[in-house]
Amino acid sequence: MKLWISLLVGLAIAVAAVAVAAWSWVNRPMELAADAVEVSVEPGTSPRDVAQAWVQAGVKVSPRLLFEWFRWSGQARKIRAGNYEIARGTTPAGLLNKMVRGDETLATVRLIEGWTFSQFRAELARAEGLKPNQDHGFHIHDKGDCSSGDGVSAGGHFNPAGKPHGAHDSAERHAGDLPSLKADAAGRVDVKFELAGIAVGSGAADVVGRGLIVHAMPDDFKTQPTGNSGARIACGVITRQMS
Ligand SMILES: [Cu+2]
Ligand SMILES: [Zn+2]
Repeated sequence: MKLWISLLVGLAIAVAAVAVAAWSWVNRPMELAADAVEVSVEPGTSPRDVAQAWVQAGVKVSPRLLFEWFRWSGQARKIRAGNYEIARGTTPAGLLNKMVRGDETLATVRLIEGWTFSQFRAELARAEGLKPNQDHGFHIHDKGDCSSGDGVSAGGHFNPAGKPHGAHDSAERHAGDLPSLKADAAGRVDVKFELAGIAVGSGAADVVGRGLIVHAMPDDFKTQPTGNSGARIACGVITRQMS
């Protein structure tokens, strides 16, 4: 009898120890080989291969452990195809959450600034997954917060001058009103443009740290204050990269 009890207690302690170890592992930042690691999950990829892909891309964890976490979480089958990017500090829990939410990296935007900090040149490259041959509303939004998963947490259009919504080349416009993105037949976009009314790195018109949103529908440049461009299908945060 005594032996049974101590055996059971021993077993319970062992189970608890494993649970605690697993919990702390999924919530501990993973070591990355670079500042950002990117993986493209193709439709139909098995959770095991997804785990393998992250490790190959530079996430320094055991692919087996990562896969077991996907499986154990019960969400392995909810992982969505797409391009994902993680930065240092991402935990296994955060990584899985990103792929289940479909929080994709749709765009890379580079801001190249002049000495005056007054000109803006955005380069949107490699944006896939847009509706082919369609215009998509594109704006800088007030908050650099994509946490809600549907882009709503990024707030309204960036509007430091208190103007109405309008086309990017008109005088009456939000500073954050950008030209619509015209997707090609493959749903890709590659666009460059210049924009007045914003600044990089200082002042009220500073766009660093603000949100960048791609919408499902075209912007009519008339409806106030949104342009009526529908759901927010991609959300990013503008960051400044010194080179
Ligand atoms: Cu918008
Ligand atoms: Zn606007």
